[in-house]
Amino acid sequence: MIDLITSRMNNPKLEALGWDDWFAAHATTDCDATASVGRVAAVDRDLLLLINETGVFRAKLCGKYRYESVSASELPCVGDWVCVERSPADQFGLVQGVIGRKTSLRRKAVGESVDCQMIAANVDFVFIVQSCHYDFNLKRLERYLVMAMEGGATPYILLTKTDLIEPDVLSAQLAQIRSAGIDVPVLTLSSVTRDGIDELQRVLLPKKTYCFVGSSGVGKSTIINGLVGRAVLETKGVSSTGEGRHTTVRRELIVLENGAMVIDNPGMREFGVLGAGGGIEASYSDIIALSSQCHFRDCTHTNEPGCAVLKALETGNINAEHYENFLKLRAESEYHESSYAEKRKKDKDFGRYIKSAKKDLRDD
Ligand SMILES: Nc1nc2c(ncn2[C@@H]2O[C@H](COP(=O)(O)OP(=O)(O)O)[C@@H](O)[C@H]2O)c(=O)[nH]1
Ligand SMILES: [Mg+2]
Ligand SMILES: [Zn+2]
Repeated sequence: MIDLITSRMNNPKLEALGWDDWFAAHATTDCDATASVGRVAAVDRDLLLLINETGVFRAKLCGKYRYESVSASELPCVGDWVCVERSPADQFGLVQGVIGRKTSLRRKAVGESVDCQMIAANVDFVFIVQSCHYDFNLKRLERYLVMAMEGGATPYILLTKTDLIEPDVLSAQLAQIRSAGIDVPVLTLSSVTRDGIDELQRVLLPKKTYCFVGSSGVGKSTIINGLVGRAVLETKGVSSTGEGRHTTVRRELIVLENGAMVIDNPGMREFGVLGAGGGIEASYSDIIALSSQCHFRDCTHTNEPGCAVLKALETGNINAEHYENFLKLRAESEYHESSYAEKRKKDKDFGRYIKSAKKDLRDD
């Protein structure tokens, strides 16, 4: 028993998978002393693929998950560390629980419920992927940035398929990103010419986990296949527009040769931003910086006299669309962050507004 606990500390093979003192400390409270730990590499309904110092093995969820009602976000997801009971005779390990999450990428579940859907856990860096050919969209980029930062992961922007556009179009897109006040590092690449692939490779650090997010067809799986050096993920043939259709059916964590871990994702069509308090600040640093000059400390930047943000909007120092997005995201996140009781109270007047905001979030 003691051995299992000590084997969780200073275990180089686990550490190679991202395990550290933080998880070890959480495991002492989140796991039974008899349990081993493993990292979730893939989930297929109630079947999981786990990886730990013994290698890759399959596991099932213990009864608790089937008989107690647990919310979707409490279920193990790719990237999670879990406690697992496994005797040598068993074909499957039995997952007993999820160890505390250091970071969590989530999106609002499809439909009206406020519950959120986990995309991946314990991700260090998020690659927000857009194709500069047809897919480039600043609004959507901002939403992904908020999601990444709210989840506690560091974002990178990846513009793909540079072989399909002229260099001046790409420069204009880069300029648009910067003028929106986004100062996140941007990598541009083509999987066809392999331009920019070396730069991407240099970003990937051993023991760190990178999650690729973005619409389907932008080239995520192609990039990962390129990094692995062979086709581990299915990609889709190009349609006449140059964009493929999604074929990734599940999220999967892959350990690269240099020790970095990557997680692919199916395309995300509908997605909202949850509890984006911290995230909003990072994506809208220009607006936040200005608000210190507003006359009122609790200025909402909507109708107050002496509002520095409204003034910047008038003089054109802040882009109107960027400002509208800020208001929309703020409204959404405030709504999701409030308690259930507050929500019911707010529902009446907020309901209609959220509905229209949600609708806007979907049409792009
Ligand atoms: N021209 C061009 N096509 C690409 C590039 N990267 C991927 N593709 C094509 O785009 C389609 C979708 O790629 P895929 O990796 O499946 O996208 P995913 O849905 O984001 O995983 C496939 O047909 C790829 O061959 C690129 O850099 N340039
Ligand atoms: Mg794919
Ligand atoms: Zn103001």
